Amino acid sequence: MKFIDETVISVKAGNGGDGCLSFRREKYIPFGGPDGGDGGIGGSIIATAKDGLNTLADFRNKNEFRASNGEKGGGKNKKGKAGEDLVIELPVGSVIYDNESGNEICDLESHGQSVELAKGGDFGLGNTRFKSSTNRAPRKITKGIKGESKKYKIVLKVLADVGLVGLPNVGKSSILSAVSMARPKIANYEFTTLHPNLGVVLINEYEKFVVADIPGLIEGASSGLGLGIQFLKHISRTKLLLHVIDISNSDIKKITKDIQVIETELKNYDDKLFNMSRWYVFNKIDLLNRKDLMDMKNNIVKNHDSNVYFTSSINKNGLEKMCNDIWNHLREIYND
Ligand SMILES: Nc1nc2c(ncn2[C@@H]2O[C@H](COP(=O)(O)OP(=O)(O)OP(=O)(O)O)[C@@H](O)[C@H]2O)c(=O)[nH]1
Ligand SMILES: [Mg+2]
Repeated sequence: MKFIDETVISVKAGNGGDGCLSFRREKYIPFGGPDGGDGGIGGSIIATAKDGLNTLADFRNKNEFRASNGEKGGGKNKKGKAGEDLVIELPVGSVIYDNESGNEICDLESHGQSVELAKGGDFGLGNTRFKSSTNRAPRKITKGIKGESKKYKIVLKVLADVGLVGLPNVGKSSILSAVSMARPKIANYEFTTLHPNLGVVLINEYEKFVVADIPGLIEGASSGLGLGIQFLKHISRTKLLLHVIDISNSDIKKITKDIQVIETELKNYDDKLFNMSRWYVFNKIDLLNRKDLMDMKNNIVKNHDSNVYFTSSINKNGLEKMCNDIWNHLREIYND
């Protein structure tokens, strides 16, 4: 299914009910006093974050929401019934923007967090309210106020623990596929991945983490080349980046250059992302012979002080150790 990560919704809160114009009608009392009640307040529209949702796909079919109006006041000082609030459930990680100004309204970071998107209109006053010593039979009421109408853009940032980044065709989706049940499209051409994919890595029955695979980045991505860097927002909240590099068919110079390309793009996108923990995953080791691989490993390890892995997504070499290390790393972060 296509990954939908952005949507625009229209919301219209309920109008307030009008106040009522009414006078007591009782037998033998020709001029009863005013008894028109107030209207009811209009229903508001509220967004709330809910665990367990992970796409905005439902909004493809329904993107207009209305809360009910407050009812009119009645005779005998009866207050109109309030309109019911309408609650829109969004995945945790949704960020809500005002569609016109682009201003961020709310970042729904945890389950249960709520924000009012449109306020229900206030109720109108019935004529009882206007009774005074000088006016015992007021014919005045006020009308209910209209509920707010607004448009919002909602952007879902995927909440993954680990993000895969790298040049196109290096094997990011293959790695995701090898370590999780996710089955992203894999092919021997660039930009096979067009949308982010998520996979859950199971360490055991209770221990798991989520990996996000995004489209490949290329030099100049941060200024709009290739698929752009729009997808980097999906991994901006991960705890760890895995930078995947194709080790086959390249010498150490080319590899160093490839690494720099990605690092420059990450830096241009956001310093925070650049400074996040980043491990290097040298993939496709099955394509090198023993000796070349040994030489390459020695060269690479010399130049890197952070975690470095040598993997093959074809025969799964190196992946189990990598996943266990990731799990231990995440556990340390989350237990802090
Ligand atoms: N021999 C070998 N081939 C691999 C390995 N990993 C991936 N490939 C192949 O490399 C090609 C690209 O793999 P993908 O997983 O689609 O690469 P990607 O990085 O997700 O590519 P984009 O989505 O285009 O950025 C495919 O033909 C894979 O079969 C590996 O470890 N060994
Ligand atoms: Mg891919």
